Amino acid sequence: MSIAELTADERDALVTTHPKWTLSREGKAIDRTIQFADFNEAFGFMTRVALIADKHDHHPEWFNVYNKVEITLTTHDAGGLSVRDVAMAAAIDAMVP
Ligand code: HBI
Repeated sequence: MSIAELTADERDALVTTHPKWTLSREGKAIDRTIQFADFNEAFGFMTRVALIADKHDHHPEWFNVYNKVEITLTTHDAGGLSVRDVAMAAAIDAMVP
């Protein structure tokens, strides 16, 4: 399913409204790294995000080691950032204790 890539203005607005995220991949993605108390907390967060990602049909690229979770959001179908990434960034931010 094709979906529009964000404009440069929309991309800049994204990092302003979601300051915990940083642009990466030359503006084609956004990243956030979160440290939790321990692995149990980190994996519980990942479990919650996984269920929301499936509901959104929009899945993060992520890496976890012990209590750290590194998340990247991009929209493969748009070849960059889309409104789906904005929605998922907001949903993820709401799930961080
Ligand atoms: N997740 N991040 C991301 N980007 C996508 O383009 C994407 C996805 N999850 C599912 C999905 N696309 C499907 O809708 C398409 O592959 C059909």
